[in-house]
Amino acid sequence: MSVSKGPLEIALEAEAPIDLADRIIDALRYRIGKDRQAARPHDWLAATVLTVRDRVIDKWMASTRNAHASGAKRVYYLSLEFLIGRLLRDALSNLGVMEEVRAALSSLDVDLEIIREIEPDAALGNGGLGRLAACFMESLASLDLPAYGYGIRYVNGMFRQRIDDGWQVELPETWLEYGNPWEFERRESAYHVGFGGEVIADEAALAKWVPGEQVIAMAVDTPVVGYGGKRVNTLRLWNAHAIDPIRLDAFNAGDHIGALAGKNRAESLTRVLYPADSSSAGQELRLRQEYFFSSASLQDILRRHIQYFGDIRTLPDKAAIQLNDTHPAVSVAEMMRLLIDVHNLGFEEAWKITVATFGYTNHTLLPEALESWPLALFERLLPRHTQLIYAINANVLKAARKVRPDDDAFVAAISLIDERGDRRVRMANLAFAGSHSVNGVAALHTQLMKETVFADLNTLYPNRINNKTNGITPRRWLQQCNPRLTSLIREAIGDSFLARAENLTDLDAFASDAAFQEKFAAVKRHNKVDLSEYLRRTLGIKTDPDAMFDVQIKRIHEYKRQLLNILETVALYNQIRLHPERDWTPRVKIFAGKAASSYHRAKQIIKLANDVARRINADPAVGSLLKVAFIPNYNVSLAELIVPAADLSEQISTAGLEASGTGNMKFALNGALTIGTLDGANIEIRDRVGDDNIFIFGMTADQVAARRAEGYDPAAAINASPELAQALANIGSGVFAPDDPARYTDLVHDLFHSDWFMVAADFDAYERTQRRIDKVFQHSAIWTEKAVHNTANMGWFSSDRTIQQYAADIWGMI
Ligand code: 26V
Repeated sequence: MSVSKGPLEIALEAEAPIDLADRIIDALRYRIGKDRQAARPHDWLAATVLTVRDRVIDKWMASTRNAHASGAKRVYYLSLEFLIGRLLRDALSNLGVMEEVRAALSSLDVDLEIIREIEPDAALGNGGLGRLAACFMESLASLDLPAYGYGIRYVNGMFRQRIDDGWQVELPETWLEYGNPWEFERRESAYHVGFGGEVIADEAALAKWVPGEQVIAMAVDTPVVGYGGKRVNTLRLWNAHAIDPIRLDAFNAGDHIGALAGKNRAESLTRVLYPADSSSAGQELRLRQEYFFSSASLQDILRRHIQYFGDIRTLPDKAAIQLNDTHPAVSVAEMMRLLIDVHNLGFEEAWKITVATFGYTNHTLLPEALESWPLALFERLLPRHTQLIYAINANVLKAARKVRPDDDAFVAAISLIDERGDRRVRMANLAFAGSHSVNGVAALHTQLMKETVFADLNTLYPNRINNKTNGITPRRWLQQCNPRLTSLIREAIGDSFLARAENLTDLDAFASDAAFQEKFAAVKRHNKVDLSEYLRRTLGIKTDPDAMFDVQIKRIHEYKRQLLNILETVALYNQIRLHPERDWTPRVKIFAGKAASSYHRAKQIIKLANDVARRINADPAVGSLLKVAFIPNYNVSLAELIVPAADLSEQISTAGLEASGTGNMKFALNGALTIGTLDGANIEIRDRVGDDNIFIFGMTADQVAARRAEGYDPAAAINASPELAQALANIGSGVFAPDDPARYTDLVHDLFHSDWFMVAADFDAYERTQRRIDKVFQHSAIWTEKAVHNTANMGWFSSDRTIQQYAADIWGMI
């Protein structure tokens, strides 16, 4: 397999800008219905997208035809989230037509940058899991692997976050407000998806499911352009429709609302993306979404297989289906139903095909995120699947008893049904039993999977668990978001690194070259000026681009320990006021991230960050030595602005809890140094960039576990740390909340009395490391040398490498 084609080799017929401009004008006139005078910026965006899209279509069709003609195996990535962000820059860049389109627009007096900025973010995901799916789709196309992503076309994706008086306010995301010129509705690709009803036996005594309710899943396709424009794959998102859009009898009888109830009920299936929190776990609509998209996707996959290959028995040779976490795990039961009830296979044969086809990726060990459904709910919604799960479970339990005949706890832990309390279906166990491969997303995470949540399943199926450390696409996360750094690297080592990121190691030779360091530092400064300007414009916060930009951007969650960072900020603030004469390194602390709507503590942490920011930014005693900014509405586009401007990347989760992290990779690739715990992929980042080029602190996962086991006493840890105690006293007594001094009483109380995430235990080590970092930052040549080593050694974290490993080890494709 080769991905060596660079943009210069792209076989796209270049058009004169004037022709391209004509085409854009044509699109504006004939597809949008406006002329130049009437066109608004959104019309120009749509006309440009439609014109670019035309160029994609031939390649798209050719990609499908080739896969068909060669009988190639296809990979299907099933994910409830695809956090793809904006698509225009990605498509222009991967097609190699950025400058051509810029020139054409410019000849029409339209600024590409302006229309690019108004493209809405496709925010169809919560965070890392969704963004990973988007990076994987890009890498699959870039590596010329035939692939389909399957998911849901949420009308309202991730909520828009506004900060009102420091508090998070959630507003609906209306990304489809102006339509979506990237997508193609495929009205012919529609499937019925059933819910409820009953299972009866037909004349041949075969089970037959008669659903009580049915909806239509209709495909909406978005092209995914690979690097160099060689292959275009499909992201197929499902839209729910009612079978009867209106009940005319009810309507004619005057019941206008009741007439539309069925339509509303069906369409509500694809209305909202659930936030990643425990309160949404267990909600019926969420299970309906999971089944809806699993069923539609599998029907589509089996239909395609039969159409091309004729024989359902060859499915595992021609299709690999990857389950992105347990969200699509009901697919295992749906596959069994389709093979047995529709394709008339026997149970054993169907099971062999199922296991050979599926792979399952786990993305978190947090107990509250491990999905399970009340058996009663499951049975009411999916009676046939419940029967099949019982049948699968009977076999699994038999196998478990054979391995450990007298170990009831072992058998109970493996069971697909949790028999404690209300009986529940365990989706992770179902996914595990139904897949030939179960992977974690970083080495430590995979190790912990084997030792903790999946220890028993790992004993029963000893070779199933494997590791596939996450990656990020260097096209979006270097070439597109950081064009300045990309040009500099290109000047130094050529542009092969965009297709072969491991070639970035050639940069190591420049790390101690003073002239190169200067240019590298100038790029960083330039990017910081851009971010600084954004902070001034949007938040009215003035920042010095020569200060250290210290950044923590990610979902707000206690395990990610934004609180540790805020506490250190307060401690630093106290120290600066106490010792103004010291040689402080000016810092800008930058936070961004969304809290799940029902996660009270996470929202309180956002408010605290904002309260602390307000006080510190207004205090002349610290002036420009310390500034704090909480940037609202974190999303992919904001990350593309912030990541290239960061000096320091905060990756400070309680060890053992961050499965991998991918933000950590984006920052290091763009020349930020990491302060981090030995958690997730931080460990592997350290292994590659070298101990001297990363700041590691705090307890290891083993130490965290041991400390917990011996009985951790947070109050003792706090009392042993005067700076932490002082910071907590300030926060607890309302120094940062004069309008409501009791606002953080409970937060501080919980730290003293439980501190599950061990903020206090790691505080001193974190604080000391920050002060060491201050010193290093003052030696800009040393700092930059380390930064270059980071960029040079992050190539391994390309999602191309990750996808190649999936393709070779799990999917049997290369
Ligand atoms: C859980 C739930 C539970 C209830 C309903 C909605 C919902 C949605 C998502 C989740 C799980 C989120 C898991 C996740 O995002 N994990 C992240 O995956 C990244 C990619 O592998 C990884 O880098 C992060 O460390 C990990 O936190």
